[in-house]
Amino acid sequence: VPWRAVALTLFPDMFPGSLGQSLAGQALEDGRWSLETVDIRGFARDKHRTVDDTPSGGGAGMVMRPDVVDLAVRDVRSRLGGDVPLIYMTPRGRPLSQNRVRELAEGPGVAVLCGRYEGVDQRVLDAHNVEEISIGDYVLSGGEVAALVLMDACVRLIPGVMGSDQSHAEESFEEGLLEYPLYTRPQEWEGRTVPDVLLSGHHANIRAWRREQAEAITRERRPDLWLAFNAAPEKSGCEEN
Ligand code: 6GU
Repeated sequence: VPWRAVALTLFPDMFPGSLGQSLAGQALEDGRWSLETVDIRGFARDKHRTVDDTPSGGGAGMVMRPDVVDLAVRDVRSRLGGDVPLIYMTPRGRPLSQNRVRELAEGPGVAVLCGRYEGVDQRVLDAHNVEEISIGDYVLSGGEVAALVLMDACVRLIPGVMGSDQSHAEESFEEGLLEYPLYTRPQEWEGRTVPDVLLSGHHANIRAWRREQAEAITRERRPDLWLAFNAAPEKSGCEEN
C-alpha cells in the first residue's frame, strides 16, 4: 500500500497530476505514493458556494468558514481513517524539521489542509486537533506551495524513491550540519580548480576535509544549527526534534 497524500484545497489545479521530471513525479508514476486533491469548495452548501466570510472583530481580508472546512475534513478522514495525520500549512505553525519529515514519511501518509485568504477559522483546527506547520519565516499567498514542499520532502525518503539509501545517511544535514561543497569534472574550469584533496584518492583525508567544510559553513551561515549541533553532537538526528 503506497504512501498516501491528500491535499484539501480551493485550488486543486495547483497539484499536478504528474510532477513532470521531478524525483517525486517519477515516484508517483512508479506508484510509490499517491496524490489526491479534495476541492473544499465542493463542500459549500449555499448556491454561491461560499467558503469564506469576514473576520470576527473586524480587519482585512477573509477567513475560511469552519463548517465548510469541517465537511471537507470529515470526508477525507472517512476515506483515510484516523491514522493519517491532518496537517494545516500556516506561517503560524511549528517550523517543519527533517525529524518530522522522517516521521511522516515512515507513516501511512498525510492529509494537508491548505489555507487561502487570511486563513482558516481556529475552531475547526481545534476541533480536529490539526497539526499546524510552517515551512519558514516568510508569507506565501496560500498553503498549496507549502504542502508541495512538505510532500516532496517526505516522498524522497520513501524506500526505493532515491537512487541509493546511502544518500540519506551520508547527507551531513542528517547529523545537523549543512552539506559540504560539491565538485565534478572538468578538473579545471574557467581558471578554477577542484580542491586537490578530492583527487588524491585518500578517503580518510577526503572525509576529514568534507567534515571541516561542513562545520565551517554551518558556523558561518547558520549559528542556530551550529549551536544545536554542539549541544548534541552524538545525536543521529538533526535539529532540536
Ligand atoms: Cl505553511 N503557508 C503559508 N501560507 N505561508 C507560509 C507557510 C505556510 N510557511 C511559510 N509561509
